[in-house]
Amino acid sequence: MQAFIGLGSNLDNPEQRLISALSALQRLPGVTMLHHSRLFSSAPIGPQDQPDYVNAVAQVAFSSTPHELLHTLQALELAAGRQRLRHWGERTLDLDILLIEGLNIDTPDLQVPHPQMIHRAFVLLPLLDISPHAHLPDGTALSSFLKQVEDQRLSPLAELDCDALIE
Ligand code: PH2
Ligand code: MG
Ligand code: MG
Repeated sequence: MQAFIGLGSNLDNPEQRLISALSALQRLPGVTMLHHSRLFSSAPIGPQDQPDYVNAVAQVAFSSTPHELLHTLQALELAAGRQRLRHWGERTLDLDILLIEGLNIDTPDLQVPHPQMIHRAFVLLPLLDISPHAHLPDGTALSSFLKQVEDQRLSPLAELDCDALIE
């Protein structure tokens, strides 16, 4: 199966955290990195008294179940010394499952599509960067939500060649 995964960090060298997380994803047994976006700098959604985030989206193929993928991502967050100080607040590494092919999943620990994704420029733009025709399971094009997020500040970290840095 294929999944889109959102990556975010705004603590302890976020650019390096995302590059390390992309490397770690790529090295996971049973996970193949298909594409990843550039890194983007984005204004915080939620509390405003926190640093800007670095965000990216990866498209992977995986051989486990969706919940096993979730648990694997949670282990990577913990290994990165994840701190989660408050709701929608600063964190060292956040790995969110955004979409899994055409699946709808609604369980207490995993909702797919990610319920907030259509409201967030830092998810939509990097995802559309690598998959311009991506859509929700009901067929709605993700590009149709761009208009709603155009006021959210987001810019690519163009100076960074992350392919050269990912091992
Ligand atoms: N993550 C949050 C809260 N707010 N804002 C941006 N720009 N990027 C994020 O990844 C983010 C956020 C909590 O998961
Ligand atoms: Mg998140
Ligand atoms: Mg999360």
